[in-house]
Amino acid sequence: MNFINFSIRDNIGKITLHRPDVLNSFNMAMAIELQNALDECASDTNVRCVLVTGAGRAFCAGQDLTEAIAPGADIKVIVEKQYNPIIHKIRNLEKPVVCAVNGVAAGAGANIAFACDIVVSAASASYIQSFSKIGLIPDSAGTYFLPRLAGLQRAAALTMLGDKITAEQALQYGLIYKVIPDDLLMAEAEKIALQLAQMPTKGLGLTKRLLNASLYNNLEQQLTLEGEMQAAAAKTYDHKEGVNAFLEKRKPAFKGE
Ligand code: T3D
Repeated sequence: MNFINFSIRDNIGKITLHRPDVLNSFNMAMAIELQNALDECASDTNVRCVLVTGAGRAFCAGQDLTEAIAPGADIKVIVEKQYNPIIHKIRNLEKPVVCAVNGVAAGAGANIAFACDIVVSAASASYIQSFSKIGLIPDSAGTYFLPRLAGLQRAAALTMLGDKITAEQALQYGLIYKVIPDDLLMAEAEKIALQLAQMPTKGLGLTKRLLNASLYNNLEQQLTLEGEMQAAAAKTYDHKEGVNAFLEKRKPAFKGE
């Protein structure tokens, strides 16, 4: 891998976007490497949580604009080959994906962060829907998640005006989970990832499937699905272990099975 760092330790698949000179903006190669790392996290049972972050002073400045305007570049192909699969892979990965936003997140970089399950942000990080400033529309599921997370008014204002917002504003708008002092960001993100990696992975995966489905299901459909998923969760080793540990007044040792 040339443009991301990927490691697996303590059941955490850690992915660091690594093109710091261009604020970790996406060329095709980095997008494919990220997709491959997400695939490996999905298939490796040793991975029970994924942590995504960026190298250097930025999280990600979205599309590498020099590559986007290079001769022969086709924006439709870029969106379909680079960004759509990343969003699908994050949402369909039935393990928690934590995103530690270490600096500016712009364009597709911001929307990839918002597609993650739990977003923790450095206090100095900022978020920009930069698309409108270059005559583009918000991709990477920005038009899907922003209205659902922040409401239609804020989604419209953020995407149309392209204002840079602070981490505190993103928190207030419901776009992210927590704001953390810069020097504590990675320690706190790793602590959250470790906690999740020691929890009942199958149950968390089914929870994510339900949350995904809730974005389009009606109440009846969702209640039916909850019944099915609860039955599946009840069959897991970790459910039995959790109940036994409770009754035996001891700490559970979940296996992710
Ligand atoms: O094909 C398609 O386009 C479809 C896909 C679209 C998806 C998208 O993501 S569209 C949105 C693309 N992103 C942007 O428009 C953001 C562009 N970047 C910025 O607006 C600013 O860089 C930031 C607000 C993110 C940060 O500003 P600042 O002042 O902290 O940093 P800077 O000086 O602008 O950037 C530092 C370097 O990174 C600089 O290079 P240099 O001068 O040191 O050699 C700059 O050119 C480079 N850089 C930053 N963003 C990009 C980039 N290079 C290529 N592409 C970028 N997106």
